[in-house]
Amino acid sequence: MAERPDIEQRRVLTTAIPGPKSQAIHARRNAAVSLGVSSGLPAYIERGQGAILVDADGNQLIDLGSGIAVAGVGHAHPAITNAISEQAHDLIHTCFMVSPYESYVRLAEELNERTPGDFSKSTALFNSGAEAVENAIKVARLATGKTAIIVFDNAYHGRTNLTMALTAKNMPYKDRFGPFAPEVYRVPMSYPLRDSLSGADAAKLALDEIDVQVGSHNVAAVLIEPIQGEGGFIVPAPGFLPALSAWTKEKGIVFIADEVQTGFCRTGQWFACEDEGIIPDLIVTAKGIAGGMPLSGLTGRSELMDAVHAGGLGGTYAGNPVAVASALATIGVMDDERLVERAAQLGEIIRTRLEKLAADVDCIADVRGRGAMIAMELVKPGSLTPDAALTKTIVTKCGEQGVITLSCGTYGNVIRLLPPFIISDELLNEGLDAIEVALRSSI
Ligand code: PLZ
Repeated sequence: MAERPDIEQRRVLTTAIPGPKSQAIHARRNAAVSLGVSSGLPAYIERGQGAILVDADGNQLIDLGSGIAVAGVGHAHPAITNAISEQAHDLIHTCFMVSPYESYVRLAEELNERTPGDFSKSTALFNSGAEAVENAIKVARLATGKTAIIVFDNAYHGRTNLTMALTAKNMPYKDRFGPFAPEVYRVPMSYPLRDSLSGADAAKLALDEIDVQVGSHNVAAVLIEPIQGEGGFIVPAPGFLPALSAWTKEKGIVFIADEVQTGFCRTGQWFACEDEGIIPDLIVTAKGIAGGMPLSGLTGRSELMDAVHAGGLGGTYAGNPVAVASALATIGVMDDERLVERAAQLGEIIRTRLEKLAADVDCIADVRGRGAMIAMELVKPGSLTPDAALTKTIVTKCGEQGVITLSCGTYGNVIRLLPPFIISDELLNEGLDAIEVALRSSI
């Protein structure tokens, strides 16, 4: 393989973004790719290293999205690239259900060890976040013999049929794709900016609704993102998660944490649950777990995971050797480079800057999140009315300036930052400068 020159960790604008080459590819794309698949910024990427992506026109973009919280260790980290290529030389695929291999077992051991809870755990591997969430529901239903699943306002759990039912937002995820899976019940989420409730009061509201509308004895599982991702980086008020967790324990209900977006150092801890000492019965991981390879995991109490009959869990590619090698290398990099601490530091830098900006403008209603997962919620001045148009304008302007940011939120009015943990302070600050310029020039 030809030696590739390192990509300098700086932003470079060689053309307008998208440049002519990207525009030409985009025209082909519009003819060849389903219009149902969309992309935020039509700059077509050829290479990535660290926190920089290089597009077809040679523009170097600062990546503050990590491919939606995936590339925490940065793009093309040599440890990950080597692990992938070495594994590809040895073995690409057998299907673990046909001919097993040791690395799957090792990754299961790592997940059992690193996830919260020091009871006996077992793991099963899958390909995507949605697939692992579906399997968590299968395990919870089988192990409890009950069917009802509790989810929350603003939740996002995926795009498959069951996970569409679990996901809250209609557009673009669910619209006209129904009918959806039954026995899914949605209750209010603690959303301090908008409900002004303490964690305990918000939990009481949700639990009362479950009692009245579902009946706790019918509930197999409560499924929750400890910090909601797509729904708007909503951090529940302190005490909300502990109250839910205590209630599930009391009632014999399975508590499932969806840490697909929050897991693997993202929030400045290995898992966001650790923040309030939450110990889920089942924990779902994906995204950051494998440095960019498609892989997900379901880890939890052995008595739940092992209740399933042999052959009840699996999939052709689930726990693919190359993805597993990448995950093991990713975990190694996270340890070696102390990326838990680094994610927390990035959070301090981002929060300080955004809070300063929020104090100076009247369109930022809230700055929230933890670690390298921070967002600002944009509103019409003097109100809590969501401003999705402003959000879109800022994200577009940032893209044109070579800074990739993402929006989210049930009302599309949240700008979220999910930088790779290895980004330098300097590059991060340059990205934050661009966001500030884009925001100030749009109000
Ligand atoms: N659970 C908490 O954040 C994926 C969705 C992107 P998959 N979030 C990004 C999009 O628009 O499709 C996600 C998540 C949480 C589950 C999932 C689903 O993970 O790997 O996309 O299936």
